[in-house]
Amino acid sequence: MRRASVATLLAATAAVFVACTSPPPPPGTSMEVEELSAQVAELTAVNQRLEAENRELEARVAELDAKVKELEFRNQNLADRLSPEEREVNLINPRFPPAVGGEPGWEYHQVLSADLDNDGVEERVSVTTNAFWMEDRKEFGWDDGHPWHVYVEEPDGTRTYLFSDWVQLGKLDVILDREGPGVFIVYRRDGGMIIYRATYQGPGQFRTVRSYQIPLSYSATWANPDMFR
Ligand SMILES: [Ca+2]
Repeated sequence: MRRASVATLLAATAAVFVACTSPPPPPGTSMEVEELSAQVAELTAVNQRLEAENRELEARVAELDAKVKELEFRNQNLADRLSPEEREVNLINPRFPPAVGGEPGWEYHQVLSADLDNDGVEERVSVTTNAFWMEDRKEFGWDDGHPWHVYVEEPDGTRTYLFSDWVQLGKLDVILDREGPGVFIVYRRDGGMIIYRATYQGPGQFRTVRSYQIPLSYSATWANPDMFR
């Protein structure tokens, strides 16, 4: 029993000695390698996710760039249509001799008064066409087209015509340009609108430009393309 105890003690001592004299584990043991590999895998996964997100963002940016370009093009197109370079036009067609609003056959007659030439005296601006009264004389009857006239009349009756032409499937109005002075001649129909601006400096002296053209529908068929000149 005593021998066995000594042998056991020796064995234990030898084991402690072996343990104390064993070299430390070298760096890069399999455990550390596994841990580093796991970190690398995790970082790789993160990197791949970020790259995917980056590609998604780049695609989104490209999509927005395309949208911006499209909107810029549409804006420019709209601006070109709304604000064309003011172009002087002649709206007097000699085939349609002057007519006077209120005279027989020219009962459709609308008038506005304003001092267009800043001489302190108001002129009258008339719009007239030969639409015909219905039997009850409460409203006008219309054909597909009519000759229309717009003129400025001085107090002494001197008339200066700004517009004399055929208008097919449309209507003319005159609006005072209070910033002008001048008048807007508005030609409109279902498919769109053209606005001319006329300035008046006295009898026989005026200038008309095309200010705006607003085609509201590309499918509209303009019956009289000569109007758009
Ligand atoms: Ca005047």
